[in-house]
Amino acid sequence: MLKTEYIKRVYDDLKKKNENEKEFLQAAYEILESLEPYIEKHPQLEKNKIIERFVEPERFVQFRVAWVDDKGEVQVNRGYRVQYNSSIGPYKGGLRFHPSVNASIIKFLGLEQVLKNSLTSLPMGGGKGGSDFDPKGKSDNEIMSFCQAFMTELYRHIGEDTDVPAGDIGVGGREIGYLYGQYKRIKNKTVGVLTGKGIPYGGSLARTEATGYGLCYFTEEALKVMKKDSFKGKTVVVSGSGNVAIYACKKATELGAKVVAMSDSNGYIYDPKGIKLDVIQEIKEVRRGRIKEYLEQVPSASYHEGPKGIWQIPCDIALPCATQNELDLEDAKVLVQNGVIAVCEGANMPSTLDAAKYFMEHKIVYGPAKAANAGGVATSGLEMCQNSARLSWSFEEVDEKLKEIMINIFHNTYDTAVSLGDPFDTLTGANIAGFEKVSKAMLALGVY
Ligand code: NDP
Ligand code: 2IT
Repeated sequence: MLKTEYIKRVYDDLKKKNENEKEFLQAAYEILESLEPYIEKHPQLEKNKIIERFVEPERFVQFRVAWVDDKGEVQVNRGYRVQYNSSIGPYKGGLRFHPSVNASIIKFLGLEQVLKNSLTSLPMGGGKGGSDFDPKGKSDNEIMSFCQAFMTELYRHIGEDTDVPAGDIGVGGREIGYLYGQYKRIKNKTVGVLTGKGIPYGGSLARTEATGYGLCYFTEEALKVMKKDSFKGKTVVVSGSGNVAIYACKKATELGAKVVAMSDSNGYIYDPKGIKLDVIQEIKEVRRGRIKEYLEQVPSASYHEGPKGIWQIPCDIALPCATQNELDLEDAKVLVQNGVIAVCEGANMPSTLDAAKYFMEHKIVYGPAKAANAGGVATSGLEMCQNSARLSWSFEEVDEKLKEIMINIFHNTYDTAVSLGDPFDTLTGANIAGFEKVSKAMLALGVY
């Protein structure tokens, strides 16, 4: 519940202006509610209308993407880029290609990204983009045609010191390669305008692994500080089987846990002996297949239709790494009843707000997305550093920096929660810790 008149007024106005944007309003509400104690203590924020400005993107671009499929037919998609906040650095954030993408989803992701990027402690503003293009079932040639058409418009809005996109759902190394190729062709420039690039043409080692690894570094530190515990000997459930899920599974296993389930949008597999990640990687990274094909290699595992049932599996640690709102209050209750001790978010806004609150009230270690999954964008920031300096660091160097950043993010989040009187309220901790720097920069930069 919103308590202060100021924030109620800002949220009501936001609702009026964006009434059909469910995900955007959900993310904004969650952030505004938790910022209230900070805003009350800093009256200059209201006086300077900082919150009104903070929720309003600096720029929102929507564009047509027309391309030709393998049958020679013209296809038309919609492209987006939101440049949300540049007060602490160039806009930075991924591109999502998925049929569900709309203005609401792009704006929710953009707003979250502003605070996430601030938490990394690197100088990056927040942005996000994407398209309702569905990569599933498309040939390599069609993916390239689409990416080239998308960049043919996007290039005029981005730049290495202006706005630096990367990947997200449906956008991995292959897509970044085609996007960057087109940018280079148009601009005749080799610069760090995209991150998540391939190693031969300016990418950073460990960027592929970074979000999943970072999630586990954050979780390990949180378990140590909040529960005097670790991944060792724990049973873990990871939803999704994309980039974030795969490397979360790998690191959790390296840290001594057993991952027993993973999913895709069709269903989930349960392998009580421990997921064989090489089988998942072959299906998902090489063949771009479906998770049920796991049973062809591991017949002792089981497959269940529908992704939601994955939260019924008893586990010590849950890592939602698929998509927004994939874990609701009912799922949260089942997880807690089954004895979960930590729920840390690899995906963006995977838990509904009531689910997140349920975890925190029950003193579960809860890692909110903008803190727990910030390792991806943090390593993108490291890729930008390497590109500007025209050099490249070793895997170990990048991984070491990533670990340090994630441990810092945890402590920044946790210390803020502790200072407000509830160590388990990491959601408030992360939002306030991220917002502090952004609001100070906005105040210093004058009205814009
Ligand atoms: P990928 O495209 O690599 O993988 C997405 C995975 O999630 C796929 O397994 C997909 O299954 C699954 N999925 C999508 N929708 C659903 C659903 N409704 N139920 C169950 N599974 C679903 O994307 P990423 O791994 O990159 O992204 C996953 C999440 O992590 C997203 O929320 C993203 O915003 C977030 N994130 C990503 C970062 C990155 O660096 N890539 C950084 C920080 C956060 P299917 O193949 O069936 O669609
Ligand atoms: O949600 C995210 O943080 C990402 N998809 C990664 C963004 C980036 O710029 O690396």
